[in-house]
Amino acid sequence: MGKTLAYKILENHLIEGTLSAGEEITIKIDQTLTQDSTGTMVYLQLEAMEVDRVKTELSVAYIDHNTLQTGFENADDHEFIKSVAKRHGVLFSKPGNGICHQLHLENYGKPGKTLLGSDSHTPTGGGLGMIAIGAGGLDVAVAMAKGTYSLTAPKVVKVQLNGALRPWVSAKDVILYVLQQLTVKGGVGKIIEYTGEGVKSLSVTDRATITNMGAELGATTSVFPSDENTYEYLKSQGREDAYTPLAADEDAVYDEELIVDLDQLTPLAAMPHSPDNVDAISNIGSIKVDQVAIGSCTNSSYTDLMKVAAILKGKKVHPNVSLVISPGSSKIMAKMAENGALAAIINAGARVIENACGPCIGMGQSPKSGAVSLRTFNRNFKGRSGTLDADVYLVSPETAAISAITGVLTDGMKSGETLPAIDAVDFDPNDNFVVYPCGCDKCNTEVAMGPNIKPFPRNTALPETVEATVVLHAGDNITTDDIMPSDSRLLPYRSNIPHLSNYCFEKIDAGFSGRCKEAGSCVIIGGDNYGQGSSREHAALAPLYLGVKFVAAKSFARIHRSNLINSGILPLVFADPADYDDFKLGDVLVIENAPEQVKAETIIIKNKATGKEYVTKPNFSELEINMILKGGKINAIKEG
Ligand code: MIC
Ligand code: SF4
Repeated sequence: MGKTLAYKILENHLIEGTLSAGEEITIKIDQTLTQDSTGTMVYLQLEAMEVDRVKTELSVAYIDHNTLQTGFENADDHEFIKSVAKRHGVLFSKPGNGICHQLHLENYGKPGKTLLGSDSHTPTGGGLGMIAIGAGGLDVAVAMAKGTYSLTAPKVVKVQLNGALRPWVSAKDVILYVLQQLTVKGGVGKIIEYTGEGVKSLSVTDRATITNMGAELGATTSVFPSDENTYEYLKSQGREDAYTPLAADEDAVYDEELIVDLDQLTPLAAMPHSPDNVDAISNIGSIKVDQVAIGSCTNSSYTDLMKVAAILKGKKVHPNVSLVISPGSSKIMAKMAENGALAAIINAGARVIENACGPCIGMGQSPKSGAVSLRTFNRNFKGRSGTLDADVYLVSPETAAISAITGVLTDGMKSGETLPAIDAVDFDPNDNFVVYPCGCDKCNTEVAMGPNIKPFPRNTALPETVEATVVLHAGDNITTDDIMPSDSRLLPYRSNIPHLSNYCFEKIDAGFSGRCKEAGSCVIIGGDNYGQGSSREHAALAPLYLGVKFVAAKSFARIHRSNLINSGILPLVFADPADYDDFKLGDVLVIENAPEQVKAETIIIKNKATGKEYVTKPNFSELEINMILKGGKINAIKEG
């Protein structure tokens, strides 16, 4: 029986377990990446594990999220990460170098390798034929300490790409189409593997746009074959030595299949407030646009921005539109400065900002009240832009650029304009933004600990009886942005959980943290796909700090479920989803004989007042049971 590419790479890295969908496996991790907003926690945890040097082939600490430096907090975090990186053998990418995923693709990604990153968009590396997985910070800290990662072996979905894209339709439209078909929970427990003749028509950065937004499907990761285009990309970065050809077997067997006829696609947009709320621009209509933001780890490659420059050249940004552009990396920005493209963009009336995440995570450039903002980013969750009543549409760079000129959402195919082809270029190697670690085995570089960096909360062993009050009854598709909002006001506090916890669930229920403090021991009731989106473990650590003992939901998103378990909080799935409706704020729920129950196939929750019992299915693996019993992953590692 032929093998999928995903399983070939996993098999090459298998350390423990049977490689079969649904089984728990442990794999070798070759590379890790962290970014600063999750990174401070990762390195605090690494320090707590008392490890001298990382066990991976390569680990990189990027600074790209918190770069505003409105106070000392961000700069202190950067200094802390730099000092710890130096001590433990981790490369440090200074702020200004660019966005972690774009930089990793350019400088370090290698076909066939595994990459674990403390950012949900780590699967961007799948564009280079890597198995690149996003995870919570603690999982990445452990991967650095031990060189391994445990996960449930996913199913593999084949996405067959036929034909080639037409002008004005690009990789973003491909992944928006896949999201429309599969939805934001359609990829949970799955790897999305792209095959077919259409693959050849997509460059590595196109493929990376698609694998990047596979995170929005909830998928474990997404992967493309490694072929001539991969070679050309690596060569353009001066890294052709990293090339290995890779593909699935001709007769590979997949669990599911989706066919995408590239030549049938038209420009699409994800409408407010979910990446799967997709429709054709021609159906949505020419809505008036206030802001256009181009960049983010999804669409800030050289080719993307050169297309934007070509569309803007000699034109004027519409008087009602604020156009803001954040390139993906310093190399891209430098190349565009050299070849005049940057001048074309600026002359058209665009605002060019730092090579960083910036507006994508609400770190500046929040749109005006009630604005329509077109963004080439990957998430349009309500309020993520920093403006609660803004309507954010996710579009391709081509659509964004032409709409910035017309002032309305525009289907480029119908504009009558022609798009020039973008010539491939070679980039000069440049590591001037990289600080290399100390070469010695036991480095004595002092850890730089600013006053805003507070210890992370730790849980205690699971008690015999868990008794807790319902403090929130949440709906479907709750995002980690809902649980622990992040914007220019809160991002500086990513290393200060006590402060952050005051803002937990702030956007959907301002009374949440107060209620938790009153109740002391708390439960959250959730709907389907609870915890989708970002990998931030702060969405588990802040609830832990506030006394949340368990979350009972219809279903969970992958990374957040792991983050809860890593924190010793029980994620429980209702056996009968209709039970969800039975709870109200203030109900006191009890789990008796908790340590015994977590080892069983079902866990019974009892309503203390009515005595009514509810069956939940934890689906815990052996390793997860141990973590829950000990009160989280760090305790489990320390106690064995
Ligand atoms: C995001 O895009 O939501 C983030 C910000 O990059 C997060 C990480 C974080 O919350 O720090 C992610 O995608 O994991
Ligand atoms: Fe940064 Fe946005 Fe990408 Fe997250 S999605 S890594 S915030 S650019």
